[in-house]
Amino acid sequence: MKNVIKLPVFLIASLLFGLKTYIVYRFLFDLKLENTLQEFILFLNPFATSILLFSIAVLMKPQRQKKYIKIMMISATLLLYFNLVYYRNFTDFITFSVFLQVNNASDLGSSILTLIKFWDVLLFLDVFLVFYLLKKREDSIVFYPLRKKLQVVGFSLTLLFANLFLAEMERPMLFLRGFDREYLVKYVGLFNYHIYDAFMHSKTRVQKVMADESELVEIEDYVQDHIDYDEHSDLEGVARGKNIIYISAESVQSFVLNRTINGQEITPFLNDLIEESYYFENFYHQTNLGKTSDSEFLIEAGLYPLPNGPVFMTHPHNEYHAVPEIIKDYGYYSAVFHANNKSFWNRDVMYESLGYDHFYSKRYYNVHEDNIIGWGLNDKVFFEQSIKYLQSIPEPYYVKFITLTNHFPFELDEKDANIDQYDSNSNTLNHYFPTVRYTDEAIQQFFELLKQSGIYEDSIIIIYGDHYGISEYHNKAMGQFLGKEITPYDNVQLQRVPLIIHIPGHEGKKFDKIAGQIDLKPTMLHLLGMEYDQDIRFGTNLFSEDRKPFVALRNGDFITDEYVFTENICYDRLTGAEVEMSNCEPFEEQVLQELQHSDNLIYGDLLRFYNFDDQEK
Ligand code: GP9
Ligand code: MN
Repeated sequence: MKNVIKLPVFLIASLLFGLKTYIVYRFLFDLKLENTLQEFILFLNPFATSILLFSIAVLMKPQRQKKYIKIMMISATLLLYFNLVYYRNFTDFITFSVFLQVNNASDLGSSILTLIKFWDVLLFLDVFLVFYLLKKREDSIVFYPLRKKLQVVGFSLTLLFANLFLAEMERPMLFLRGFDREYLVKYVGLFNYHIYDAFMHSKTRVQKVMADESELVEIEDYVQDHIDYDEHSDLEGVARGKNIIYISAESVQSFVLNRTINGQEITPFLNDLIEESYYFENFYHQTNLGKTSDSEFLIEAGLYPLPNGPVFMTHPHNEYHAVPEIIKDYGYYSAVFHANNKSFWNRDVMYESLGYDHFYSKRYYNVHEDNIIGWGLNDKVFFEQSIKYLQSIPEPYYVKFITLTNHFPFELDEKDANIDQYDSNSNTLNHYFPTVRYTDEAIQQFFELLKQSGIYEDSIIIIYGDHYGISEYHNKAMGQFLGKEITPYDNVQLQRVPLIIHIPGHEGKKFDKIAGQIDLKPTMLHLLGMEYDQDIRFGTNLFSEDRKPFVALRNGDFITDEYVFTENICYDRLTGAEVEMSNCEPFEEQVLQELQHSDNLIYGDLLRFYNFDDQEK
């Protein structure tokens, strides 16, 4: 013990503060640890950060050193403690915008006293100890020669990089995608998370401040010239006053529909349902890094997701004029049902911007070991437990159910699997089919529940696939399954996901026209009879004859009535044969221009300048 006390104070402070942080992460926050590597990273990251934080002291003059260690000890402890108090109330971490009061959610109000525990005082013990040592010990500070200084700082930087490397290895694209604040804290620690969050926040702020109203004019002109079509159809207003129920079918791609494995249908329910629904067989997902959240954004905001990060994470405070917000004026109540952490994809914050009234997240569900499959609550129980909430909300409503079971890596116990796995060199593809079937069965059961509870007749149910489940990495196995070699053309065609619009009482109709997730906003408003003379949007109503002539994917690939463009090659859409580039060229520039306009709208938060009230009919 004596030897420990003899260590330089910056090192004692590093170790004590690192240990304290670890204890808070491990026992006071509820961070899910799924494997030993995650356990290890969680142990490493508090020390990596703490050692770097305090070892900087060795670069300073003696008096400065003392002051620096004291200030760091107090401020880092307070930061940790404020997060703990906040976490006890919100099960989330403080964000920079909460800190700046951008969001009212920061108001802990009168509950603050209930969040402070007597024994919290223990979290300050190390601060007192370090202060004591700095005061009492003659040799509490160090004077290292330059070489040793560099060694100390070099060592701490190495630790930090090792931490970042392991984090990125365990969760690829952690910094690009952000995922969830919990992930960031778990993998790189609270302090690095705050630096990351502050950086992202400042970047968006600067872009927003630089933007001005005039940028909107060019975009308005573009929309008027290229997107405003005559959008009338027989179905206009058919959904007026009815409940709208969206089902986001996790990772379900179109290629599974009407196909079999060992003679067994993969999606028997959806196959039957499309016979009695409006079904779009050439409907493409347009998502990017934000996966499910990007699909939600496309469908509700009617804009493209961003090229370099999930817009739910990067621009949650923008003005969007999304569907839930629009229909509020028409007396609709809106809610999302999804049994995952509310902060995943920053949904709790973003849903407010989209205008949602309520989010039934994981805490509304009874989730335990026996009803979890893969990522969380299994889809069947998810729907079962949701029905009571659905029955309790005011009608008419606009709701979205986000399924989860068919999520990579598609794990399913044998007892839950009702069709065979596939047999190929890709376990991912092999496992995919039974989980797709599981979601198909869950949706079937949900339809039964809707019928039993009398909701079905007054509702319109829209099922869509959020994004691909099987990436190009599995092309060899995919080729085996589809019985053909996968070309770049097929890669694009594999981005098709189901879109089923089920209106009870309507006969089924199959559409082969090209369609994208971005078209759902105008389509939904059309069905609801809430059209606009003018709106800033990049999709067109799927039921009108007169439509925008292309579907743009986020990477600049596009599909037209006749062609598919990818990897600088133009293909015939129906045959997949390569054709002259001159066929695709007329669209190329417009696609890029449209994506750019959408990005600029988001970066500059330009919709805050648009007066939507004047545009409504
Ligand atoms: C997580 C769920 C799945 O809440 O939406 O997310 P994904 O990885 O598909 O974007
Ligand atoms: Mn998804």
